[in-house]
Amino acid sequence: MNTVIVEKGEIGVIKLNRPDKLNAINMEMVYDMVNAFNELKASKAVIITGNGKAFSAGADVKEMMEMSIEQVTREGHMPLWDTMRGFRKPIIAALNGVTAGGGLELAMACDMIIAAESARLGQPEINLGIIPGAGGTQRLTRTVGKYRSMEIVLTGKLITAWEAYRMGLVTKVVPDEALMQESMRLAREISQRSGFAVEMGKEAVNKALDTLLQQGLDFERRNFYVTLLSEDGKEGMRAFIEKRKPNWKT
Ligand code: CO8
Repeated sequence: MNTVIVEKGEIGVIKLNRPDKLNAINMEMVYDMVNAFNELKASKAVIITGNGKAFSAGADVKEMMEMSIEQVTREGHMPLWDTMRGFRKPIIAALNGVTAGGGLELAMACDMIIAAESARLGQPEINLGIIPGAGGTQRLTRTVGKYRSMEIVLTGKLITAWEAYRMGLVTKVVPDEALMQESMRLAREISQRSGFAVEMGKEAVNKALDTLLQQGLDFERRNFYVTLLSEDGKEGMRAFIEKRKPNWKT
């Protein structure tokens, strides 16, 4: 793969690797990321980060400009979003620098976002005379609310990692040098839980963004019953009662 570096293991790592272009996402990178996620299906969690001084400055403007409307519609970035949507394990975005446009949309498609203190986040598409196209108006608004989202989308200005934290847009802000260590620590902490329960929990939390409250509550209850009857569920409760560490099967 030319545009991403993949590290396999219990915690998989995908590093966007077009540092001289601030990891702008071109079609090659879209397919490399799809392949990378497919290669990491056996990992317990995946961290996605950027090589160099950016997480990603968004879609590759040069390439995007040259694509016809038919090409964008037929061959666009959907394979990436579809793959991420279907990925059952938690994905942590580790933002190491500029995270803009499609780069922020990529981060928001992940399950947790850890930002280095120097990271800058935003949806600058408006400065190109376009608007976000992969969640930058929808996921962002559901996360930070209408009024802050409007300012970000309509001014295109980048905000600091701490501003993003105060809006609830990132899970945690860490010193630059601790970014990968902290992301790894979080991934490892999650990897020690029941794999099946983690998948069920991820699925249920994500449903909250897709549904009205009652549908979400019904979905959560379904997943709760499933975990309650699962082998790991029985083992976890038995271990608690027997005052010992659980021995997870998944
Ligand atoms: N596309 C292509 N090349 C880029 C991009 C980009 N998005 N961003 C930076 N680069 C290139 C620059 O052209 C430059 O290349 P070169 O050295 O060959 O001229 C190199 O990366 C370094 O960039 P800068 O010199 O500009 O670096 P600065 O540190 O001075 O500035 C900025 C950093 C402010 C981030 C600046 O690079 C910038 O404004 N970039 C564009 C950001 C942007 O507008 N992003 C939105 C793009 S549109 C989009 O993402 C729509 C998403 C639709 C959904 C699909 C998602 C996958």
